[in-house]
Amino acid sequence: MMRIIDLRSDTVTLPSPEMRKAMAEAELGDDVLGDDPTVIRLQEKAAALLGKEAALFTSSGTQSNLISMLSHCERGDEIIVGEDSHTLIFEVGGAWTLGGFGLRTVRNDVRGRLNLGELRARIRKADDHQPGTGLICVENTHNRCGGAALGEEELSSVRAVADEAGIPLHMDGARLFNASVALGVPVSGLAAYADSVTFCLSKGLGCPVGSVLCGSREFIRKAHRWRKMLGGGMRQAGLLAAAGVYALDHMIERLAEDHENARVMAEALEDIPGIDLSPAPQTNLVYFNVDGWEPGRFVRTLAKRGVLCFDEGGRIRWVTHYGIERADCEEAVTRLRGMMAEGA
Ligand code: TLP
Repeated sequence: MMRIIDLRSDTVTLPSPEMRKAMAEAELGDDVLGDDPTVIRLQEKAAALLGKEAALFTSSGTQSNLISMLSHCERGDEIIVGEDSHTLIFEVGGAWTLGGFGLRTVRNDVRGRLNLGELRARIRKADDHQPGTGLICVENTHNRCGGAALGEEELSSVRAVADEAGIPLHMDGARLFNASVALGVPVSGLAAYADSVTFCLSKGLGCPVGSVLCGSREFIRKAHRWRKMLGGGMRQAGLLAAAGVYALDHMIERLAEDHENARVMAEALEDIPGIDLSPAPQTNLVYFNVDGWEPGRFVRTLAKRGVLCFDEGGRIRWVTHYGIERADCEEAVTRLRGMMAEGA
């Protein structure tokens, strides 16, 4: 039978046998009552790793980002995000539906950086006729900007603008560990620039469910109330948190393999006439355009050859992750070549 190579997302990773064992053996309690020891362990571990005072286990990156906005801002505030940000495009408009916030956009360049001139210009002056600016958000790595990793220089320049205006900074670090590994900077070195940071356990770190939101004790106290209101209190959540604890111990360094696989795959793709990388990958996300193929048809036709991927707004995205080996990357490129040569 043809092996299915699933490059749709790093969210499709399945827990390893060792991770499952850690889950099965986890010590449990009731986290809504605050006594699940494994959730507490995960939160303490994450806070320590990121250099923050406290952390909160959440059900998803989407929930973490929304909780963060709710905790930092007043109803009616504006929140500044990049125009290509996940929060703006893929989080169902929770910011305005549930928070009553306006999202004000700033251009991103291809490396995921916010345009600083525009950022300054978008911050509201204190004025009784204008909404307040409650929060600035950055995304690291930046999904739609080819998995670009924002380093200390980029982050410190956004931080400086936030500080000038006295506005908090939130980092959607769904793939923060990818950024840390790619840049060779400890994750705390990147988290230091933001007041709050969320990272996903359910992507490259290979866990089945969950994200962790980190920040000051006071911020996490508010976040905890908002999580409860959003229906995000989970009882024996240690079962899931155990996977997170395991991942933070064992799944970070291997992200370098995903980056290397993405690089090798991108090089091979670049050799195929009609394929343009858009842009060159920096971490584990490979985006490209294909001449002469309507993206939807491309995705459907390739799926028949056992390679699964997404059309992300007209570009094709291939994602490397735990469970995808170098041989799978080579095989995916071979199948794509065959499809393009035969036109079906
Ligand atoms: N991204 C997913 C899907 O939404 C497309 C993916 O496959 O890339 N921030 C960023 C930067 C993300 O990429 C994602 C998920 C999230 C937040 C949301 O995380 P979840 O899916 O846990 O809500």
